[in-house]
Amino acid sequence: MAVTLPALPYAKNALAPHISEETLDFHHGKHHNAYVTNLNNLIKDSDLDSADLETIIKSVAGDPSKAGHFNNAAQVWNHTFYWNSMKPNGGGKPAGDLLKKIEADFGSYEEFAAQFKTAATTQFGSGWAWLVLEGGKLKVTKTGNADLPMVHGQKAILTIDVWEHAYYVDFRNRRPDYIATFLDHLVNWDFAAANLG
Ligand code: MN3
Repeated sequence: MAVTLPALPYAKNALAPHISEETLDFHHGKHHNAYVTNLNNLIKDSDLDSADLETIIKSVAGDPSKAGHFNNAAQVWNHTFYWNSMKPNGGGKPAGDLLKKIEADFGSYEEFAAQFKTAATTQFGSGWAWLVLEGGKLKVTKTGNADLPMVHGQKAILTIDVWEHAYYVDFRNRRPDYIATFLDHLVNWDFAAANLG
């Protein structure tokens, strides 16, 4: 098996009460795991069997005959990136060089937060909102379904999963409350700063 399910970077109950153990049990143990299983079935005995995840994603992106490969591979990558975008007792305003870069590129942290909330709220249906680096500048983007920054010439810095399975157990249909909770209590700014390099 070329691709494996990475362990969560914290205990399943570590994000409670914001994101419950039940949500992480299903989201990581069932949803994320299913993408890994599906991808391994698709690449079995092919030339992608021993390729790393980013190579798989980039090699099948834009090929309609490989949509299943792309969707499952990208979702494996997206979820691992999302787990790391959160930590217990996270959230709030970042500090240091990352805060300076956010202030330089957005004007203020509050403006970044407003743009991130809008992108995550207005992504119609399933998808993701992102903080990305493009051409040396930070910007907020959103993508549908499994789509992701690396195939659009952007470097991912931070993400939030806005598929309903990410928040329905804990927030029901209140996606804006989930997004606000993510920003106020969960964001792992250390991870974002490391991605900024
Ligand atoms: Mn998900």
